[in-house]
Amino acid sequence: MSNFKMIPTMRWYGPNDPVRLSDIKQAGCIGVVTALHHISNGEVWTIEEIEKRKKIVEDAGLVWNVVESVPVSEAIKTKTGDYQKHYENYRQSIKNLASCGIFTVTYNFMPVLDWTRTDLNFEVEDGSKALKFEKAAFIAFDLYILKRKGAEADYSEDEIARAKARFKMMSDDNKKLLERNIIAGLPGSEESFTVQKFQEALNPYANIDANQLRENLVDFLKQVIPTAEENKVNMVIHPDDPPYPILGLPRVVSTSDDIKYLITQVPSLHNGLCFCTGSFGVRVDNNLPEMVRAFADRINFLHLRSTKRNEFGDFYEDNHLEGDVDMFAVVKEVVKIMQNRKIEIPMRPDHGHQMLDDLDKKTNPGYSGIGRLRGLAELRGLELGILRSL
Ligand code: DNO
Repeated sequence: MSNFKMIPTMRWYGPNDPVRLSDIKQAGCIGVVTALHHISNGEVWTIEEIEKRKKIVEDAGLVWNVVESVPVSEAIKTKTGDYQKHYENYRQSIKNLASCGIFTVTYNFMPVLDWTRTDLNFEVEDGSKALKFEKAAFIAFDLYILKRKGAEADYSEDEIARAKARFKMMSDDNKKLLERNIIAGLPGSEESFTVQKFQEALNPYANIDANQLRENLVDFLKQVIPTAEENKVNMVIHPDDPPYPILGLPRVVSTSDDIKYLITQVPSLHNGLCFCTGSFGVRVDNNLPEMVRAFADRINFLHLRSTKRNEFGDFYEDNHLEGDVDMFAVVKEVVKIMQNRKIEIPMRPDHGHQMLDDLDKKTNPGYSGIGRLRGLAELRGLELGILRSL
């Protein structure tokens, strides 16, 4: 049997990333996932800038396999302001990337905030540190720090009571840290705010419900997928993280039905999926192996990680082979679809724990070297075991 394997990659934030390309190579990666974070949302990625980054990666003996992400501007998500111009710029960036030999582009369609956590230093039982999303803390931020108008209506009495009690326990420093964790932007996030700017950023969504946001996403796809197809680029949407509405903002890429809708509206195979087990896995109603089967022909990038949830909607990032995600079942399906499609899909171990020497270093939350190295090693071993036993 032929051996199509996942292409091992890691995310690299560019020359300022404390994790070096040589570290990534030594971890066993063939490629990296990176983005031109210095280019503002909505602007064109020029060939010159793409080539510059590509050269740095290739000089280290690696390949730039996947872009994560070419950000979709707020203007496009809300269809306001310069959105027509931004469509045009997005198409141009796709063409430029293709002409530089980069054919997989990740993006997301989460309003205002990309991925979000409340605690970046949650100590797990072995002393390593994980990222955590605690609902009561998040609601406390919404109600008592952001003081969003009408926020109470989005929560149950129980949730509000827990948030109140949680807020009471917080020192001023805790509150500041929580605010920073939520709105100052995690690494790779596309925006960063102050409380006031954040409130302003929510305003354009006053009249955008889930249906409207979904239509705006479909409009965006209709604008860019034909260009992607002409240039052989696979666009891959990253699911919402967490996969439910937050701060009264709709989220429309959280479930299997959400993805099915996007495919029905824009059937091109270039309208693809970044299958993130950690994001989808937070929801009990997402059956991950079944989703891999259902979207087999359009999964063109993998984020593999696991989360552990509780009954309150909190979750933390568990070790890659533990937690609520049945990684064996997911990787088994992935192995099968790769053999069927006769392709290798780039994979990155997502969000490792901060551990060992990294505990004393300044690291990007979720993106320290050693934790991801552990994750990658475990995932590759799992894959090899599955492949050999087929
Ligand atoms: C977090 C990442 C996200 C993701 C974007 C994709 O670790 O998975 O930043 O890259 O949402 O556009």
